[in-house]
Formats: sequence, C-alpha cells, structure tokens
Amino acid sequence: TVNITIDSKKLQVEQGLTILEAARQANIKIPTLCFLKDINEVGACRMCLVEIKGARTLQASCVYPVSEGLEIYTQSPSVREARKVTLELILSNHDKKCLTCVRSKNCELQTLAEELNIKELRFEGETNNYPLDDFSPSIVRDQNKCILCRRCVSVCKDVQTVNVISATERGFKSAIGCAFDLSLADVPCTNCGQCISVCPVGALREKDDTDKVWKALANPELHVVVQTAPAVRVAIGEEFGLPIGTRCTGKMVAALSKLGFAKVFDTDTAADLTIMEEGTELLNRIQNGGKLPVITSCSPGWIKFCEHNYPEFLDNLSSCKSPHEMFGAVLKSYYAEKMGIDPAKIFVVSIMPCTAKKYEAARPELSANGLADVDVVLTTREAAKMIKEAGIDFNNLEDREFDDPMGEATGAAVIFGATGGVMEAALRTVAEILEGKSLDNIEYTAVRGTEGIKEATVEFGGKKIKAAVANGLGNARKLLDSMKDGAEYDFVEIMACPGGCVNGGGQPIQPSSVRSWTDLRAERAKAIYEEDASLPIRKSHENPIVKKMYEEYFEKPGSHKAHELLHTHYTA
Ligand code: HC1
Ligand code: SF4
Repeated sequence: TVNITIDSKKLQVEQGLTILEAARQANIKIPTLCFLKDINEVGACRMCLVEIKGARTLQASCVYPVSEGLEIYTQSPSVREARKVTLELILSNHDKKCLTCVRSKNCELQTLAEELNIKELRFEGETNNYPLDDFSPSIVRDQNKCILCRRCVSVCKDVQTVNVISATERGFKSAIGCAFDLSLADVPCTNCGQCISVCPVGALREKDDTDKVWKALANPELHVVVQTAPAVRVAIGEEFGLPIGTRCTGKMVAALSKLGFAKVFDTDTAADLTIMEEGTELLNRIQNGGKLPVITSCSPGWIKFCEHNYPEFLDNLSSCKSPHEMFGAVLKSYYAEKMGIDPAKIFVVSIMPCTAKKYEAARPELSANGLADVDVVLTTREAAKMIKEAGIDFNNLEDREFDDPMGEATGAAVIFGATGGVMEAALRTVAEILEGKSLDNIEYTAVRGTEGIKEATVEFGGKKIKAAVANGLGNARKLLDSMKDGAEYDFVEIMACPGGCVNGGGQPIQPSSVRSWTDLRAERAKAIYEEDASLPIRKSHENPIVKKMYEEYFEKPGSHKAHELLHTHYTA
C-alpha cells in the first residue's frame, strides 16, 4: 500500500490504483465523462482533472497512478474552473436538443452540466453540422451529439474486434466515423449495438420502430401479437427505476397486454423448440459423421461477424433459426391454422435485448411462405418508451401470465438470456436422450459465468461431448482462431455481446458511474438463473406446448415441415 492524502483526508491505498479509483474507495466523487472502466481509460476529456501538490499542471485522475506521499485536491478553485471551462467548450459544439433526445434524463453530459452547475454558455460559436447516418437497419449515428469520448471506438475495436468506427480528422473537425465517411450500413458492422450501450450521450441510438407498432396496434384488420426475449424480463425494470437484476416478468406481460397486443407470448417457448431442433441436429451430426462442431446460430450479430470474418465456419452453424424467428414462423402457420386467422393478417412484434435482431428480422433467409417471420423488432428500451408513452404505471402493475395457447416455457429456455445458457439448455435435453432416462442433476455450472471463453467435457451414455462457449466477438475470434489451429469441439455456443443477451445492445443503458463499478452482466444473469430455478419445468423436452406442437403439426424434430419453417441457411 501507499500513503496519500485526498482533500486533506489521509488514506492508505493499494498500489496500482489510479487516483480516481482511490478517491472512489474513500467515497470522494470526481466527475468523469470519457472514462468507462476496462473499456475506455484514456484521460481524453479532462473532466476528471485534479490538482497534485508540486505538479505543474492539473492531471487526469483516471489515468494517474497513486504513489507514496501524493497530496491531491479534487475541489480546488483551479480544478473547478478548469472542469467548467472544459465542459462549456464541449457544450458549445454540442447539439443541445435535449427535449427531443432519446437520452434525455439518462445522459452523462446533461447530468454533468447539472452537477457542475453550468448556468450559462460563455463560448457559443461555430458548430459542426453533420448529416444523420440512419441507413443501418439497427443503429443511428448522430455526430452532432458526439462528444468524442471514444468509448464506442474502444468497444468496437478492443472488445468486439470489429473495428469499423474510428477517429477521423483533427482539431475542430475531429469526428468519429467509418472509413471514407461510409455509413454504418456499408461497412462490416455487426449491428451488435455495444457502441450504443457505452455512448454517454445520444450520438448512437437504435433505429426507432415504435411508430410502426403503434400503427399496427391501431389497425383493426391486424392480429398484433408480441413476444419477449428471455433477457428482457430481468432488465426492463431498470427503465422504471428498479434495481439492476429485478425480475419483472409478470409486470412486463401486464404492461404489454395493456398496450393492446392481442396476445403476449414468450420467446422462451420457441427457445424450447430450438433446443429440440438443435439438439437433434447435434446428435445427428455426431452419429452420422456430420460437420462438427455445431455452432449456435441465434445471435444475429455473431452470424454477421461470421459471414464477414470466418466464412469457413458457415457450414458449422446450426441450421436452426433463432427462437424469436422460429416463433414468428410458428405463429404464421400452426397458430394461424389453430385460431383460424389469415397468416398475412398476423403482425408479429419481438421485444429483444438486441439491436441486431432488427437487422435479422429483415433478412430474406428468415421468412416462410412469402411472409417475414417477424414484422418488427423493438429493443427493451423502445418497449419501455411505449409503456411510458401510454401512461402505464409499470411498478404498480399486477403480475400477469403469458397468454394461451402458447404461453408456457421452461427454465432451460429462460437461461438462453445469459452466456452459456443455450449450451446448458441443450445439455439438459441431450443428456437425457443419450442416457435414456430422466436426470436430476441438471445444472451445468462450468458453462455459467461471465468469463470470455468457457469449456466443458461431459459424458452421457458413454458418449463424450466437448463443449465451448464464447461471449463477446473478441472472445469468439479467439475461440475460432484456436479452432483453426486445431482445437476440437462438438458443440460451440457463441453470443455477440459480452455476457450474452442480458448485456445486449438494446438493453437499458446504465451510466459509467454505475457500469464502471457494477458488473451488469453478472447481476442480470443472476436474476436469469433465479428465474430458471423458480420454474416448475426446467427441461425443454418437457415443455407441454412444444410436445403438443410436434404431435399436432411438426411430427418430430428435424421433420420435413420443421425444416421448411424452423430452419434456414446462411451463405457469405
Ligand atoms: Fe437472445 Fe434468443 S436468447 S438470441 O440470445 O436465442 O436477443 O434475450 O431472444 O431469438 O430465446 C436475444 C435473449 C433471444 C432468440 C431466445
Ligand atoms: Fe461496432 Fe457493434 Fe457498434 Fe457496429 S454496432 S459499430 S460492430 S460496436
């Protein structure tokens, strides 16, 4: 440890900490703007300046390491004036249309302006005027709101290893953008939305599709149904001020029902269906010498990453559509028949923690009988906006169940929302098929947790299965490179977002002041596993609705009809 003083408070702190971290431990708040722990620690914005006795200039505390005897002042007059000037300069070239900004009240710049008591802008002058980039199906970029913090650049380059946005030009003309000023729609962006999740302001946001849903809901000709992804229920509460990791399944269903959807369904039901199809595919490939490993295909950001960077693995992808796409296809076939509704009049809305799902839903591969499986994808954030706009008092809603006749799902399906969940759900089913009996021990903890790459070897009925799980595209890259170098697996799960869907690019955004010090992925995943443990049925093959669907319609997993509706094929 080393001895330092901060604002005359004597402290003993661990060596290796930055001043910012040491101050935080002592409950002394230093404002930050570009800082995001483990992702962006560059000292670029100069908001976290402190005075150090003996130093000639003020120093950025987020990158300055503590050392013996340091005397630090976080609130001296020169520090306070420097921060104010810096912030006013940033504000002078910022499009300040807060009233119509999606991030209003959840904007780190707005919060700082309030906290630093900015009362007037002394440096109003020339401003940049960039065109809006809204050509991507998922992501909108508004450079006029960008404050050049570079968090998006770091997450895209270092965490996701996609590297399609970077700093261009210098000085007043400095900007963040794609090479040659291309749109995000025209570069190998995966639509993962991780750049949105880290943006402190409104410079990056999802393509807003709420109007399409309002319009459909108002159309008496349409039967408008909604389905919700596993990860949405453990995060949507954050939009209504509830603590991170609050399970809100019942309230979420009640709110959507109040919005006017004819039925509220659970994507988890289709996740159970996916396990039946994917498990069968895996066993077939193992038993008949097919292409191994089978790699999961439910994360559309991962699919696009694979197409651009690892086309040699496209044949390894499971042919299963992702669960919400399967559900869309089932709703426009089996359900339509059962209910006597014209499939063309069924309008399917998916609420997803994901921005890439917007892109996925528009892919021609994901349709059947000339109809797109899913009509509109909304993020968790957009769903919350609709609930607020409708004046629904979310926190005081009575819990409600998903609707019949498709409203049943298992614990295996809900864990899809956390990294390792698809793997665990599949193992729960594959194990019982190979062992030929019901098993009690169904928790595969080796594939749980937020570690980037996880491995496990399991043995069922004398058959060894080597499994690997990667979350975040940087980790996917590492795993795929190791496979190119000879690492062998039977089954591989890849999710584009670090932590899996719970940390998807469409989930509620937490500011750096929270995100830097709380592991969002772990907190939300904990709620997911609690939900699993609370459910009466925890194995996909025991889902009564899925069983009924096979009896009444699909016959058996991997049948001709199943292939027609539930499977697809990706080519580069
Ligand atoms: Fe996911 Fe999925 S779990 S992809 O990871 O397979 O988005 O939450 O809905 O479709 O079920 C996302 C989550 C989600 C699908 C399922
Ligand atoms: Fe990079 Fe993902 Fe943002 Fe695209 S969506 S720019 S891949 S972080």
